[in-house]
Amino acid sequence: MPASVRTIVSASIALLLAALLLSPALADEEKATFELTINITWSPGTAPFEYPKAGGHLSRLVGATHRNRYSMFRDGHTASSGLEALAEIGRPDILKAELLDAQRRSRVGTIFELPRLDKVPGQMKAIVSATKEYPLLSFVTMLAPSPDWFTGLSDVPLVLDGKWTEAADFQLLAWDAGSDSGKTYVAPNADTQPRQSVRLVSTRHFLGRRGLITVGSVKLRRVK
Ligand SMILES: [Ca+2]
Repeated sequence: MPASVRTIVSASIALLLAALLLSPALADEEKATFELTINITWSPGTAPFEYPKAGGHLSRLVGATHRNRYSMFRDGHTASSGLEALAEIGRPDILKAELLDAQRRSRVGTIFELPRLDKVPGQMKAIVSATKEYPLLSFVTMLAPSPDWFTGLSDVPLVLDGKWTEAADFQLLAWDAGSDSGKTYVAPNADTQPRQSVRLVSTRHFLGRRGLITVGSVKLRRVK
């Protein structure tokens, strides 16, 4: 073999050895753990219009880390069957099945779930492990009772410019899944066919004099 090729081969072997020696550190950098603190402020004080007399609660929360080829919800897009069931009746199993299917197709990384929040205002907390292969985070939970209103975040970047996000804060708004035509919190079921697009709830329930009423906030913190 010519000397130049030999040089390249031995240089490649040296690089490979270096990579192998460095791999534990690199592997660590590929993983991170985040704490998600979800503070729900939705209450008669913040959103008085027709606020449900029996009080509000949030359904089980379903979330995931994912690539951009998966979307939990997006403004102007149609809700999946899983999002529809979660937003209308707080049922998480169809959305979880969709996530497991997307996980099999390498679009979703970690799937997580939290118990329902029986009383609002209140707090929900999740610990989520992530890898750089799945750099986005989304979650949803139903605002209950309601026709098909939910809150959550979609496509939160866990990685920016190749580096893990250390801390970020977000506001939570009320979204309409576009799958039920009920106009009040306790309206009877009125299936919307075909489904309309996902959009912010802009009725008086969540639109005040100073604009859209937030239902809470989220603190994302990298803990590992
Ligand atoms: Ca429906």
